[in-house]
Amino acid sequence: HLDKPEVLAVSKLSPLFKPQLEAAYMLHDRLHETDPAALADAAPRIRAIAASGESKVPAALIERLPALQIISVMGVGYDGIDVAAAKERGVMVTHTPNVLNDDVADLAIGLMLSAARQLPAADRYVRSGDWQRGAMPLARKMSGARLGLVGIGRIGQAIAQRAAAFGMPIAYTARTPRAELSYRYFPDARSLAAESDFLVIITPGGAGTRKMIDAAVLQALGPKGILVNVARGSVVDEAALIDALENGTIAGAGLDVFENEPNVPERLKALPHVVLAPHIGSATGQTRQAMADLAFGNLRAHFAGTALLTPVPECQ
Ligand code: 8YV
Repeated sequence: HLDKPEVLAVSKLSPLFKPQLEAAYMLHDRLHETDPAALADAAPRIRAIAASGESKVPAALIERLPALQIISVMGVGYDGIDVAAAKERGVMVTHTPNVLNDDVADLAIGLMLSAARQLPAADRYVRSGDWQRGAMPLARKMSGARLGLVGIGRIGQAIAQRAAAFGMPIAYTARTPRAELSYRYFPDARSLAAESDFLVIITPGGAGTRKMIDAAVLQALGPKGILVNVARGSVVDEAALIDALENGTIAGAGLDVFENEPNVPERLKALPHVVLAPHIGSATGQTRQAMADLAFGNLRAHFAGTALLTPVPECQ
């Protein structure tokens, strides 16, 4: 027990990740939030942080851990981690890319189809007895409609491959065009939205994309347009989105992420044509197990002195 590496869990960890950590290490569960004195006592021995994709690890916390060597994130997104501060201290950061590409891409397609064909509303329509009083209003067709991807990384490309099977012309915006891709490139979200029927957000979170999808982009998407967000709530100006949905500036939305999870504004929940999901992009048993194993595998590699499996790009 005394020679086990000591690890600080900074969030409520997945039940697929935490037991692996407890078996192999001395795990301190969110001491930084519950017991500052205990953290101060353990700090000189804590060599690793275990986090989820939503965890916040600011420079101030990194500074309190003089022995910190690695931050392992069970998630592909690590926008809450101060990577610059970690790098300055020589602390490695790892995440869990690729193993969740299919799940997030599948959910994006599911939200597109649900928002276009109003599937949750259709279910309510049958259960409520409304069908006895007449047919549902006509929906919007998805096959053959124009897809605009904001972000074209591994998950964005997985969404594009799925959308191609629906006969959807595909375009994207990203910091720079990707010469190896055959999809049409737009330099920014607003010009892309003007040429899209579905605008799907699949960029990283963080300062670089904060409120990238604003009132002007939503105006460009237009009254037949549908917005889907499977990235981070921070990428969309949520107040502008609610206004646009209430005013008919856009036709609908499918949202898996929100600005202040798990709190969702009542105005958004009151909109029957909006499809809402509780950040379940990667939430299948198989994928979360793979993410937990990969996040644990990075810690195991670190303490064994072998190559890390999936360091974040900034640490490669
Ligand atoms: C989960 C995610 O929110 O991978 C991400 O960045 O957003 C999701 O996988 C979470 O990180 C799983 O722990």
